[in-house]
Amino acid sequence: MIEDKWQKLWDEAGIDIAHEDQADTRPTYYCLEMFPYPSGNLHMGHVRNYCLGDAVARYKRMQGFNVLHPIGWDAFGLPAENAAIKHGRPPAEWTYANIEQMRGQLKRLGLSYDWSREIATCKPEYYRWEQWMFTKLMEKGLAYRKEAEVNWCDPCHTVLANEQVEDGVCWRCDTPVHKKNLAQWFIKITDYADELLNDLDELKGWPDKVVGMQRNWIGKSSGAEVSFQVEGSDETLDIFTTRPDTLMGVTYMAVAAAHPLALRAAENNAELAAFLEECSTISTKEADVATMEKKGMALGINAIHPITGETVPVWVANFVLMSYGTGAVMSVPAHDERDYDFAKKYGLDIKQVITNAAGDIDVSEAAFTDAGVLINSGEFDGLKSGKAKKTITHWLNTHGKGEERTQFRLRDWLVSRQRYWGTPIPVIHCDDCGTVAVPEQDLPVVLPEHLQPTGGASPLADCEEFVNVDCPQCGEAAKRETDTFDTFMESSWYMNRYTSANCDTAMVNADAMEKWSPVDQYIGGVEHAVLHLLYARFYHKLMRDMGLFDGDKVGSEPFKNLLTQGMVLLDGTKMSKSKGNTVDPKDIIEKYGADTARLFTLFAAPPERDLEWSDKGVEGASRFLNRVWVLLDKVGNTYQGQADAKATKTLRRTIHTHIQRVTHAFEQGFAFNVAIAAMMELSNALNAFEARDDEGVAVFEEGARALVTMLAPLVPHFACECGEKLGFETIAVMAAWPEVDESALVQDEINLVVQIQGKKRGEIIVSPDVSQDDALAAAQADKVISKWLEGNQIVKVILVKGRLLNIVVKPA
Ligand code: ANZ
Ligand code: ZN
Repeated sequence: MIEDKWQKLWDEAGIDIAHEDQADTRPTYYCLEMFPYPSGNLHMGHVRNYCLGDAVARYKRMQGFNVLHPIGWDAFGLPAENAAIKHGRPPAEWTYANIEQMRGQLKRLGLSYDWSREIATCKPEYYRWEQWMFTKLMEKGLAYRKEAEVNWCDPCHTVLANEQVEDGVCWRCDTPVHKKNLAQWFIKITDYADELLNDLDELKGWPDKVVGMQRNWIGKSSGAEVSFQVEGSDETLDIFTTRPDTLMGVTYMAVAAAHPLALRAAENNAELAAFLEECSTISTKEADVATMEKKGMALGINAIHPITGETVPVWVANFVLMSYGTGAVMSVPAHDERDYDFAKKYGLDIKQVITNAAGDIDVSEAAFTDAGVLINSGEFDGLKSGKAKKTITHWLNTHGKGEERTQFRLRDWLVSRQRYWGTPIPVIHCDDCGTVAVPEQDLPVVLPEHLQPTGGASPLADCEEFVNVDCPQCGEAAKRETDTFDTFMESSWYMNRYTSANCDTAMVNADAMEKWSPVDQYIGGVEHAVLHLLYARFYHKLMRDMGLFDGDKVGSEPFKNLLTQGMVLLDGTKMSKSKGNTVDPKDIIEKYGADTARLFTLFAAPPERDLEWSDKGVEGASRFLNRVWVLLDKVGNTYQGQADAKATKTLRRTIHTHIQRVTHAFEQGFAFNVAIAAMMELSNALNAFEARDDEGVAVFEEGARALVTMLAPLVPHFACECGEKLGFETIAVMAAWPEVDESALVQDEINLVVQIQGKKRGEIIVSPDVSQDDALAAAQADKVISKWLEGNQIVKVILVKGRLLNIVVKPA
């Protein structure tokens, strides 16, 4: 097995280890792929992700960088608990067994990880720092506990994130989710909303699409908060609007089902109470809000318009979110689609207050949602929307009825989960002292690993030796928090932990952060475009502000360049276990070897595109490697016949243009498919060549060596074996990347197109820096071209260097 042989040699040579010593003066490079969840088996998506990363890491090493290329396990999470319930064994056992198995599979692929930095997030050595961080955030007021309306699933006995609710039912058990008020832990990501938004501009190495998705998720809106008096009371109903210019077109108000005004109105209105109850079972996912049927009920309350003093009815509507703005809106049906649909359905007034420059807008069929010019707006008539926003907001401000306001869609991060297999939240509840952070010297709070979940409440709550504890403040009997962290917590800082994975005195070592962070190239699935990447960016800033590293030296963003790889498809659909259309990487590796699997995944598509699995393609990859192997037998051979110095020179030129093309493809977004195509061409050119003298033999060998060296980052075992065959001084994966010899690129002769009266009449072969006169002479000497010149008077000649010769004649 050449794979075992080389993997052993690489290990012994320690080539995958990132060097910390000061004496190492090589520039550093940090290459990271998103770490896997240890589900038990590597799938093709993993293989693709890790082969891409490995090609990057190996290429950079050959370019002379000191490369950090680590791996670990995102080891907490729900699937382990589900498996535990199914198989009747604790999640820890299942998780550790899976890690063993998957580590073996990764090693089989020959991935060049620095295994000395391997982490598993379910280990106390790792999560203790997350707990430490959380207690510090509590001190700073950046972590807090609050009653919140959450999505609750009864059978799963847990809170679900909005993303885990699909069409109103739990993603795991399909039971309708309902709203529940529960005390939960949050981290104040909203304090960083502006910085998270502004720093997106720095991320030049990220796909625009991902930056756009983050921008949307943060969702900064500018507008005004406006107070409407509630009729017959001294209370106000406050709303947020991005369109204060439409204020004079308000015909009703709408509040969320959980808005205090709605709850109060329902106290003696059973029908209304039933409607609010119905609303509370429906998911609040914004995507759903846009498409769902709009429903509402009048509250029997009126609000007073802040400018006109007229009254407008207040309704409850299912499309108003309690969690955004103030949970209430001023409805302008003439200029907002949702308000329009709702007004049509319930027969509410529609009042147009915006028109276009021509004044020919009609809102009897649909809302007009663009900006425009104000009409029916009294003293504001004739103002353009932009100006009107300012003028009306100013009016409200001076009358104490409103002010300018910026609103973010981003909510604070809900980090507590009612699950067992996660990091314990380091908090103690004491009857007298309240919520107390576990003191630093008592960390980590270790999760008992032997518990067996049964599907209902977390077994932690019943584990007395875990729950019962003395209050660190007053010493009285108290209870530990039994919620655990959302697993996004662990994946938010692992990239920084790798810089100093074995540090046991701090979360990270500041010097190591300075040396390695930020990640130069991060690679992973686009499904993490929002949450994981946003939380990781946030956490990096939290760590900076905690003084764990110097932000001026390290920077404020954890990932400099991001590559989002496409999916692996089979027959046009995503390979997935649930669809039953998978190809097991194990089978491919067993049948063809690791290098063929690697070559195919890198060749079949550009990294960011979807990759269609093809058995033919796999076989093609395998055949290419065989061809290269056979080609190497020609090294040193001399063939019969007359030596051809020109052919040798052309081959050398081909070799160096291909080194240039392959290098360029690596540098430009790691277009490995393009690089491999160029290597295939080079291999064909070599194959077609027969050396007839010493010069020919030498150039052929130069080409063979370059080919093998450039294959090394992609198919490392194979390249090492080839290198041995060719007598490389060092193993191929440690060889220096080939350099382009510019002098070999120079062409002795070029084809120059000759045009007469603007029409192509032939080509001449000349030196690239031929003079105009010589070129003309060559044209005149050419048999075909000269026919077109015969008897005509040449009036003008223009030479476009390297491209064409233009001749203008006057017919005789
Ligand atoms: C009046 C109005 C008139 C509005 C008009 C729009 C167009 P973004 O850009 O997403 O911030 N809104 C405010 N709070 C809401 C809530 N809790 N649930 C649902 N909708 C809410 O949008 C802000 C706009 O969304 C606000 O501006 C408000 O409707 C609505 F011609 O106010 B607008
Ligand atoms: Zn106490």
